[in-house]
Amino acid sequence: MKGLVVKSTGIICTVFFEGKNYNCRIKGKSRLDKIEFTNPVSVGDYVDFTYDYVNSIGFIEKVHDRKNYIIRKSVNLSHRGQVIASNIDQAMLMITIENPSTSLNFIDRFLVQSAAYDIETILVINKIDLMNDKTETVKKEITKIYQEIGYEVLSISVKDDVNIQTIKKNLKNKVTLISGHSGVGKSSLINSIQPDLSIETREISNYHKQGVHTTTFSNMYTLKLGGYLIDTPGIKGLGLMDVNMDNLSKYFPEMLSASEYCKFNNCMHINEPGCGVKKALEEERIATSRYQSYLSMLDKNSTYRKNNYEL
Ligand SMILES: Nc1nc2c(ncn2[C@@H]2O[C@H](COP(=O)(O)OP(=O)(O)O)[C@@H](O)[C@H]2O)c(=O)[nH]1
Ligand SMILES: [Mg+2]
Ligand SMILES: [Zn+2]
Repeated sequence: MKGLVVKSTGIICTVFFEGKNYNCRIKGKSRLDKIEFTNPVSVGDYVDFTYDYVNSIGFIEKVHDRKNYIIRKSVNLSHRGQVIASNIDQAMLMITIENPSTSLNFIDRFLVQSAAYDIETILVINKIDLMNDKTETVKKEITKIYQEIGYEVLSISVKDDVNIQTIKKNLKNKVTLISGHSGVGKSSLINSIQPDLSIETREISNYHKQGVHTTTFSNMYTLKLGGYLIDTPGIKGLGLMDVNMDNLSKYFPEMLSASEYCKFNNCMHINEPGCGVKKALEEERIATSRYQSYLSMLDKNSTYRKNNYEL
């Protein structure tokens, strides 16, 4: 049987096949040692499995090749990464202007990471019901910055049911990774799309009660409207292990096109003469915040890389 892994907690996982869930183990423990990741199976994997109906347990025989996958560095185990999710069609980055606030730098990091994985990202600004004149202005600026460089930006309110239909249209028949800071309303959105999932949501004031180091596993929800949603609690970004900083600007679409006019083809767009990116920045064709994010990623990475951290 060929099924889809919808939950994975190490060597036990749940496989979805023809409308039913099957608890499975990964066959042959010794095989795991050779694998480059700490977990051989992640949500989003397609697997071949057999099922022992007498003992109510299945066995994963084979993991099919992944179209893509996102990883995070293991905190304690060797240098292997942990696969968080695989076979993702698109990402939805949920942000809020306030309660909690999301920085542009965080958004840009996420977009670079998803671009490097070749995963398209939709930006969703939630809690517009809470907005005042000031936050409304910020929302408009953010929308403008990202729409101009080709991203889809949607403003929604889960609470007041604004634009949820558009979200549903976007999710239909796709595997979507939903990301964003704790408290932006990811679980609330999933519940509003499919109330019978009854996912736990939390008041922001209760967040500090969560242990910082609690182990979290990705959840994959099967949507009745068609498609799947992957929620990765506790994971802040997508985590890139190998982004070559020399190529960083190519993951900023507006910098990529402006760099065609750079005098040097290995231009890093910092202080080289004849730089098309700096020119575009001066002419306000590139947003200052985007350029600053670029610099900060270059800068951070020079120290992070030494320590083998993620972006
Ligand atoms: N005002 C307002 N509050 C919201 C909205 N969406 C979610 N919330 C609240 O934000 C808090 C965090 O929501 P939750 O879904 O747990 O966030 P998550 O950590 O991203 O999964 C909860 O108290 C929700 O009721 C919204 O559109 N407007
Ligand atoms: Mg949540
Ligand atoms: Zn340049």
